[in-house]
Amino acid sequence: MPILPSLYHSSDVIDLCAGSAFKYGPTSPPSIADFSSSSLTIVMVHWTDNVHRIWWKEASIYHIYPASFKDSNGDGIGDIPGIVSKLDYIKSLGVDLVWICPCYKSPKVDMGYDVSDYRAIDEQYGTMKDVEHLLEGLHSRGMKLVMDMVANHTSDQHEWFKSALASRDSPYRDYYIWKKPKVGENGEKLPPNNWLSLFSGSVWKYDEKSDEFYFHLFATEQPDLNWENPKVRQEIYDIMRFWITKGVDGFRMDAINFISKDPAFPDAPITVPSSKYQHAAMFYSMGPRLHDYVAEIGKILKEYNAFSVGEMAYLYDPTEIIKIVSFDRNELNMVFQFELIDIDRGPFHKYSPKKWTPREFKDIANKWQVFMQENDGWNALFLENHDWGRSVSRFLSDTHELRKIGAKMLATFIGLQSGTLFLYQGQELGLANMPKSWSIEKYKDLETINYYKQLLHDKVSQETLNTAMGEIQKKARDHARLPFQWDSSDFAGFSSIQPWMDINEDYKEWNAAVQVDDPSSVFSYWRSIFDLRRTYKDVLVYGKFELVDPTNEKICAYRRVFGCEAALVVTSFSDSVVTWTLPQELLRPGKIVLSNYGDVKGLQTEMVVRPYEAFLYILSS
Ligand code: TEU
Ligand code: CA
Repeated sequence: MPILPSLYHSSDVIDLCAGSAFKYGPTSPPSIADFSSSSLTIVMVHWTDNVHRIWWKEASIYHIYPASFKDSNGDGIGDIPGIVSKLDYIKSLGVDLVWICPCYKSPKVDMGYDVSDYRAIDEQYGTMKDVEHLLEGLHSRGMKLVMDMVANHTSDQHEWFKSALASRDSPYRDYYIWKKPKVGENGEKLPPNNWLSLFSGSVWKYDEKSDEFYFHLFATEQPDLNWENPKVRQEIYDIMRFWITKGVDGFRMDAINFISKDPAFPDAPITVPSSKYQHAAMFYSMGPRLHDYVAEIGKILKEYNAFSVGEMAYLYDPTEIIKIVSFDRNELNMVFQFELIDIDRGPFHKYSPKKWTPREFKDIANKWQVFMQENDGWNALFLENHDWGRSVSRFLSDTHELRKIGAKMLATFIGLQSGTLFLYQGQELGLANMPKSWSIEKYKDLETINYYKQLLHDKVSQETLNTAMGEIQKKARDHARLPFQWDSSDFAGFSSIQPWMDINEDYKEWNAAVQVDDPSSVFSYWRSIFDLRRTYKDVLVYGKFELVDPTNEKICAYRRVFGCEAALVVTSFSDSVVTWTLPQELLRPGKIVLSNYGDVKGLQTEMVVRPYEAFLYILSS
């Protein structure tokens, strides 16, 4: 029985596992067991009983971009039967849910995020029957389907908007946001305020017939719905019920924190004096009625025990997010917050550059990990989605000889934290961005194109243009939308014809066929991560997160602790060797269960950590 040394304080957590005392530092109220011996009372506390266990915390999700996953009918565009044909591949990774980006009827100005009929499937992607097959295929394999719900806006081709535009007296006019023009000095009609659209230009579009502007945060073809109108909310809720009744298991709620805007629509502060329009997220990313609306959405989800994840860009304040995801409110199971993904976003725009350090990277991760565990919330873990460049290219380097090692390191960094883990198609193969030699013409996405056109229109200097191109090469949405690389045959086995976007040049070397059966592949590594999250569920899903050696500039190490179980995760963000002195208390017996170099034997006081090295060490209890 260890004696409590005087260096412990009453707020410390003392772990008596393995017969020795470890100090874990202050924590949120733990469960307490009094442990008495003849001469002293030891308080033993563990991070165990106060966790809330629930299925969606233990689940992992595979995220599919339908247009780029698998083409089944030879038109060069991915589709739902294509997804159905790859369900065994997805299942073999060991994931539990599949989230598909929108496949509803759409003119596809924004690749389906402009919905013209929420109850119909776009013929490019298939039919309702195909969705039913997808549901059957997933459910029979023990997986669930998550659909994307675009509730902030519709397409301008939606019947509601067509009617709203046709007449001011339309019953649908108030489904959207309309405002009178501001009148300029010479009588010209100006937009009602100076807000910048997320896809460049003003958020307002003038309608001559009614002499009013309508509001669109994204493309002009994506008018925002007026959530103040209870009928609009009812419509969205009915659509959600429609899909749940069809058998869908939950939703990813698109741009959900934008549904409540500051009703005064005030001008945004001028941050870029040279621009007519200004970044205005402070007036729409966390509007006054956001929580009322999300609570309503949450009620429906709870009725069906449906899965939910909300997309919440430009919202870095955990005290706002916790109002949505704390376990007692659970309006949404979890949200995507973008603080880590935005680490290289400059002050003005997604494409303004910003330098970042590994230290900042882990500090951001730590902020959300610790906050959620102290406040009974839950994180969504991700490094990629359909809106960003590939993580290995953005955060490390895809031309580096260590691309494979690097992709595995990032998988370790994100995959063993506390939260529900999301994997974006192709990330499991370590897929990379478009080659830098590809010109702007290869980019198809309106976010990229509008931004680039705006720069040309503004006649910016060549230097500014080069900087912008450098950022586009890192962050553009197009990178993640290149066709999936299935094998080394023509068109990478994605399609039988030239697909809608070019295939990345590296597909003969980097594809699923070469990786699936190779135990040293990135694919196999991701599979191990999902396996380990199941095998060590207590510690890897529910365990407490704690940074180790937090001030280290190169190594990001963290510990997960659950009762007497503990795991140590070590990742190096350095492309050269780092000598790392391990904190003494970690030198406990245990075993390496995952290593991206594949040959780590154990821990040493002085560890020589190789470039982008990563491993997981399970400490014996
Ligand atoms: O994205 C919402 C969003 O906030 C975007 O600004 C996102 O941050 C941006 O695309 C990053 O480059 C969602 C979808 O994920 C995106 O694909 C859609 O275009 C958008 O909503 C509009 O529906
Ligand atoms: Ca097709």
